[in-house]
Amino acid sequence: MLQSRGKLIVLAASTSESTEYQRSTWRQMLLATLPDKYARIMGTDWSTAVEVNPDGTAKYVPNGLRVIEALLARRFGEENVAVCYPDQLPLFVGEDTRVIGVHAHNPLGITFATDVYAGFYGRDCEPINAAEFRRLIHHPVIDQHRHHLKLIVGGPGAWQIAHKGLQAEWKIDTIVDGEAEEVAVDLFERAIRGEPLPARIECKSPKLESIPAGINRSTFGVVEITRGCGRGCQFCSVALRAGKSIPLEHILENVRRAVAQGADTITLCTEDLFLYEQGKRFTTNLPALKRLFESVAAVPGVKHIMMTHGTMAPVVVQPEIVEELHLAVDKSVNQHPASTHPEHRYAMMFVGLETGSVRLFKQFMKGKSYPFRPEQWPDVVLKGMEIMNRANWFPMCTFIIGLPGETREDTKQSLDLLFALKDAKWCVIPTLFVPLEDTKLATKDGAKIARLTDLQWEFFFTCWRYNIDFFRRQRSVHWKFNIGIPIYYYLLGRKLFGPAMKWPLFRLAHFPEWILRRKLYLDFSNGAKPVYTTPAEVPIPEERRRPELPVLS
Ligand code: B12
Ligand code: SF4
Repeated sequence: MLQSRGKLIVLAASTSESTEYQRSTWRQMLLATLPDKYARIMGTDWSTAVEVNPDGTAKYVPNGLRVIEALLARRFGEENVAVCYPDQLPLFVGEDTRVIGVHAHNPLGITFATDVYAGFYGRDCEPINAAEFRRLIHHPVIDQHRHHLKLIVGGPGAWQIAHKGLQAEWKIDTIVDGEAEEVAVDLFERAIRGEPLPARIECKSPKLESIPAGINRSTFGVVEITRGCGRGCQFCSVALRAGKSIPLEHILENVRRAVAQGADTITLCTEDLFLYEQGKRFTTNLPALKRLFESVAAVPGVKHIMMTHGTMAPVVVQPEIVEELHLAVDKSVNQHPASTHPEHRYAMMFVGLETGSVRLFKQFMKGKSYPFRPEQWPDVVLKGMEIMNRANWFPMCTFIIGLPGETREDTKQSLDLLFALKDAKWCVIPTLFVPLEDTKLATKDGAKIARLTDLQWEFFFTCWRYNIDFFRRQRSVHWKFNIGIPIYYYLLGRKLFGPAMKWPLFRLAHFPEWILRRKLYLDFSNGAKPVYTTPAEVPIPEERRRPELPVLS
């Protein structure tokens, strides 16, 4: 009966932002980049693979929406809040519904590394994420009940809708930017009363006590362990979030609940793993981290532990960290023949390397290398990679192409660093600079794929050449790919992006180096030496040495 009249509050997330297909965060990330138009041909229609509970609610949705659900259920009662995917909206939206809250991780696919790739297939291609979000926001049942309900959109990518001027067209009453713990309840109360709402709300970082434990499971068993990061990179939207560590008991409560609801994989979500219960000035608290991993692994039913982000500098300061956190490898979902672990498992963590140019590093992200100096960045990266790889940590690293004011010399320095990482065990994702709202670089121009220089293209495709060589499993696929690339270039690539992409693209197709070395900056032929080499050690500047490091208990 209640279902036919609908729920007072309905919360929804798109399928492509919720799927945990094959437990692969990597696959879900692809949905931000692969073109929707060719999803069927490319075999990526699994993007909509999500699981539904018997009552029609969603089994898992992004963690941010679960936080909102917990806050609203506490205030309005669990029976008045339903969380679902688009296809189930008709089960929950009805005469009694007063507000629909939608989560947006990457609703238009215009953040780092996203529309870039869809663009390769033609100008009219949008990423799967964008198409799926559109399917949610234009659901006919929302229109049908529009006259008696409010539509509120929040989440890390909500800004994209305002940025593209789509708020009015999509009839969204309010866009909520930032952490919503201390505004959500009041906003939804006003919506339920039918009061006019502000078009946009900017939230401040909440107090630690305002962050509720979840009630239901999030996608990939995401459980927050820290929030915020004080390193202050100017391009980063979470740089402004106040840093805090979530208490262990709160974390474990979320883990137990996720497992009770069917998750066997827990993702420890953080801006920087090494900030968890940090000491002064970013000092890693290894005992606390060990306790965290051991406690999570000890929860019955936890089979795998995954991580989100981390930085390189702490690993170089204390190389034993990655050895001591061996559970990150033992419990990892990921396997690769290059791992020396008995089951060939490797720990994967997202690490932002962003540039090899010391000049750009100093200008935009100097806190990232602390306690090392910005000038030591290439050494920190190389040493950190060596330490991680030895312990079977194969990071997924990002670089940003086209930071404001990037010169050819800057790109060459990034290429030099990339060359020195040629034999590393890693995945490297080139992204294009996007001026995210709420960041210090918000007013700068974003990098445009159609305007990349030959050197930037070389950086872009050298990254993918590394990834293909490291992750490719079947030789037959490899040869088809190599032949397909020149065909793509002459049929489409040349028209879309011009000749600057040609030789870099041919490196991706494994053209012989004796041809490429005359056309490209990096020389991959035997005997060519990189400018940078991994140093024996990276000294911490005297004035930045820490008095104490927490001792292992
Ligand atoms: C876990 C995670 C992932 C996981 C899982 C994602 C998922 N769909 O569940 C994986 C690795 C798969 C992933 C992928 C991607 N991610 Co991601 N991800 C994160 C991460 C690390 C944590 C998210 C989280 O749980 N945060 C904690 C919660 C509490 O915060 P929150 O989600 O922002 O929610 C709060 C508010 O936004 C708001 N809110 C959220 N929902 C709603 C709904 C309503 C109605 C309201 C009112 C408010 C509200 O209130 C919440 C509480 O404060 C964040 C970084 C971060 N620390 O936030 C990046 C982040 C969100 N991801 C980001 C990006 C770019 C992506 C990708 C596009 C990356 C790529 N290029 O491939 C893909 C997109 C994948 C997809 N299909 O959508 C960016 C977003 C940038 C932006 N501002 O546009 C972030 C901020 C990372 C970064 N620093 O760049 N991601
Ligand atoms: S270290 Fe990472 S999370 Fe912290 S401010 Fe820089 S980019 Fe953002």
